[in-house]
Amino acid sequence: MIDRKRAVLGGAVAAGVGLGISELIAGILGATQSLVVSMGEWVIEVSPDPVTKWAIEAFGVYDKLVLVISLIVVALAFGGVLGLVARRSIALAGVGFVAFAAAAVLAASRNPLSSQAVALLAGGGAATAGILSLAFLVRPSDTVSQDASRRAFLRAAGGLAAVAAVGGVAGRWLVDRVAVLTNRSDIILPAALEVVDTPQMAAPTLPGLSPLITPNDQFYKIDTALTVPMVDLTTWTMRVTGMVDRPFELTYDDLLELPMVERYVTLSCVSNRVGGDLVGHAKWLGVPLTDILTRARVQDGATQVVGRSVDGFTVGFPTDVAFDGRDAMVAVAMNGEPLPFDHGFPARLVVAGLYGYVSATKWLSEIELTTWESFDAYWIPRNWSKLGPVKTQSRIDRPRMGEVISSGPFTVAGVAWAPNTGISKVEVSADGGIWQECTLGEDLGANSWIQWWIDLDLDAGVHDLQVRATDGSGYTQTPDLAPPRPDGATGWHTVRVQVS
Ligand SMILES: Nc1nc2c(c(=O)[nH]1)N[C@H]1C(S)=C(S)[C@@H](COP(=O)(O)O)O[C@H]1N2
Ligand SMILES: [Mo]
Repeated sequence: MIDRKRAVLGGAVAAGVGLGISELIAGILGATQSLVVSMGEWVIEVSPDPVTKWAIEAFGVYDKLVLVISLIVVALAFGGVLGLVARRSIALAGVGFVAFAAAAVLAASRNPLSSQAVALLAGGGAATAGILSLAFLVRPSDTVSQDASRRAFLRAAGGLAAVAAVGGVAGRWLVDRVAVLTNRSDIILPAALEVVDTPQMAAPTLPGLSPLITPNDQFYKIDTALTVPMVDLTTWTMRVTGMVDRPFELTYDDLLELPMVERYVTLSCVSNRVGGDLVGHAKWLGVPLTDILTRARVQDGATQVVGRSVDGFTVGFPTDVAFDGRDAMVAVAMNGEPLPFDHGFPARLVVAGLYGYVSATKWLSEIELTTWESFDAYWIPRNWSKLGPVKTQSRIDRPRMGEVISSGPFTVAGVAWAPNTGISKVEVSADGGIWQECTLGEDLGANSWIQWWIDLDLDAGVHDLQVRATDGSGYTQTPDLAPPRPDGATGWHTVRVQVS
């Protein structure tokens, strides 16, 4: 028979394996809550009021964490006791494990949000893993040497403890992820006070032409995040801080209660090359940035608005820009859907007319007012311009560079954008010839890109097609080629085609 110390340790490790496995099963099966947390909630419910009050006072915001840790400690201690029991009867110890797991399953099944089947599987798996581990650890040693048997026990116990820890952490991570996914899909978006028109014109059916509104799953994605932040709505807040008289903090529910507007805004990346695809056009729903800033009472001299993300990324733009009448908002939805995780769930900044790197903080956690001189946002020390107004641009979507087309009529088409002024004219030229004016598609507003097209009759051979746009201020795109760094590319998009 193994000694008492080993039995206690073995029992505790076996209980740990059970807990770890239950978390892992819950996570893999997509549970939104773990058995341990369900038990914790049950304990809170059955505890007399003075006890819960005392716990909240004593541990503050950590009360739940303390409870969960206490439960784990209790479970491990119970495992230790069962280890002692196992010296006499492994079957009796097994009953103990099953009883503990059954209590957890019962606790979980009282929660309407958790699935009974998942709880049962997690509990059953936990009991099985716990009993097997215990049987393995307290089995009579087959070596003669005391030392060798102790080393073997410690190796086995250590290995199993590691399994428990890894399983528990992985399961915990999965459970949190599932909860975040569920929370997002349960969101009911508020109605906008001001809605935008839905497109009226039938879009021309020209293969290759970008749609007037970019679907979320086709929208370009640029960020510095190694893994997309999965923000938990139950703990997320957005703070307004710095040089304001009335700093405040909003939960997600608070944010959704504020008056919302809908806006079409073209978002583009400063890294977009001429003709590149780091640009998209979506319908955003959000709270006007001016509402947020006015509520916080921006102080004189607060010349910069900084948008900070949960992952530490920052943008910065002049406070004047926020108040110059352009569309700028804390957006919560994109094309009628809560922001996708990739595009900044639960909230992001959208500022018409500024490149994303100075304005469009995804996974927004803080808006800080400061001075222009005292802070440089993420990309500024990396040799990108501190001011990032979007340049007027146009792009040929069809034909594609190098495409082979047959001679005769062909409809050349693409998009053009000039935030804050809109596009007044798009022209195309073949082989440096005269500029021919294109037909413009539906105009959804100054911050929307516009589709354009023109029928050309091309004869056999190699042709260079070029496009240039004139914006609402009368400015026509310069032919001068500039690279994206430091403040955005310029030049006419040129597409070489082979006509046969
Ligand atoms: N948190 C965070 N927000 C960010 C970025 C980032 O790296 N991290 N990149 C910015 C840049 S450079 C651009 S162009 C836009 C892109 O937004 P999208 O991925 O939704 O298209 O997000 C901006 N917001
Ligand atoms: Mo960007």
